[in-house]
Amino acid sequence: MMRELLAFAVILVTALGKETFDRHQVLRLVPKNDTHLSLIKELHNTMEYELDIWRGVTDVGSPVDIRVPVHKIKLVKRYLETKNIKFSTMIKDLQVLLDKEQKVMESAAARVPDPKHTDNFDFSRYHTLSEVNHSFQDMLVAENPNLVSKIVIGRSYEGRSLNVLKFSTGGTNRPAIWIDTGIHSREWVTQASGTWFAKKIVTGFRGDRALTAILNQMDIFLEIVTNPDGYAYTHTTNRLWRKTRKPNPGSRCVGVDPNRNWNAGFGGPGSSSDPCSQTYSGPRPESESEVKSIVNFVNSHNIKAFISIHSYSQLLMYPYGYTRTPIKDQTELDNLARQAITDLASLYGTRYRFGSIIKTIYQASGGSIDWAYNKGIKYSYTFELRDTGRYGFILPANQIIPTAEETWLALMTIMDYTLKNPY
Ligand code: 0X9
Ligand code: ZN
Repeated sequence: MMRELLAFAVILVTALGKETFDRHQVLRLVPKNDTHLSLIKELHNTMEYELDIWRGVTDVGSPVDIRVPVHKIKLVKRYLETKNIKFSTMIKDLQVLLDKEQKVMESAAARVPDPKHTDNFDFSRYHTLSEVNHSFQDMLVAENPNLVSKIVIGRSYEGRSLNVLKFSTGGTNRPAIWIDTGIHSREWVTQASGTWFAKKIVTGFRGDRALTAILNQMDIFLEIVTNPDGYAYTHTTNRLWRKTRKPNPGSRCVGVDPNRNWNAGFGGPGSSSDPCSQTYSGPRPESESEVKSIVNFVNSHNIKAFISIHSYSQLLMYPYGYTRTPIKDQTELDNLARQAITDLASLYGTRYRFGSIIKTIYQASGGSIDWAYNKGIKYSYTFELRDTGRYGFILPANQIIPTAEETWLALMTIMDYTLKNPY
């Protein structure tokens, strides 16, 4: 029966194009004790509930957000009630939010249909992959040939180019900053912020003293769409797609979590060996070309800071995610994180928490910044941008620019520190 239902769902999606989320709800659960914690973990692992974890289990008192398909809501709520786990409904009907998002995107596109210059690119809305690639990246390169170039570091599983923007004023193999956004494709505010950062770098160069000082000695590498197959899929088929798009032999489920695929505690707790899981690590470290291409690139460059940008939850974290063992630079990275979130908050008062991944969010094995740190890149950080869960991954487009602006302040703090504290 399950098989038939699935086949039907697949046919429906192929026929209609896009997966819909009518009356799907996002629930926020608040575990009050250790029993609740293990019950919620059990709930996560019960495939039958078809849950999509939006914000995983941290600890007693920290909220857990789950998307529940409409036909499982009764079942899940009953489970929570019988186990005495308190919950609230964060999003009552997900499709309503998605329709609104789509409408805003289309109406804004109609206002500025096809900009001929990145000055006219609309940073206050979400863009498709081809808009990011052509209406933005390629134009930015063409407009600033002495500062920006595009490097194709590899191909995605579906054959799309993996584009990295290089901001450089010269030199060879200069110390450099790595920034990636959109490794999880549904975290749309991150690719949108990455686009804004790129424009900020070219407009700030020679005007902004701190940025100019950085660019006079270091290069900045920025991969805006780190998971292009996933990103294309979030536009065409499923807005909530997180993973890569490589089929898994022997499974009907597609994709690997590209933030569990790195060679750092690979396959450990906080990752799954089930191809149907949202945190599937993949068959082996670096099995995904989207990951392997970055590994090759970073290994052949002089990267001094590695910053990976996700959403949501408003966190700034440093290694480790796979082990509780503190990193040897814990004090230094902790102080810098505190400074960075203080600067971030100075703009709009947005409050971030900070600390190691495992203590701040949850145990996660095979993550990128753990790999980067272990290979000797001291300033390795990961962000979780806005919000704290009101909209989660479906952050309204009118928050893109403020999110990018405040995040930029934190990035500048980390980049400036990297410049002034060489190692
Ligand atoms: O689970 C993740 O991969 C990240 N959270 S998200 O909701 N964006 O999926 C947090 C993991 C910590 N980040 C890194 N290890 N880079
Ligand atoms: Zn993510």
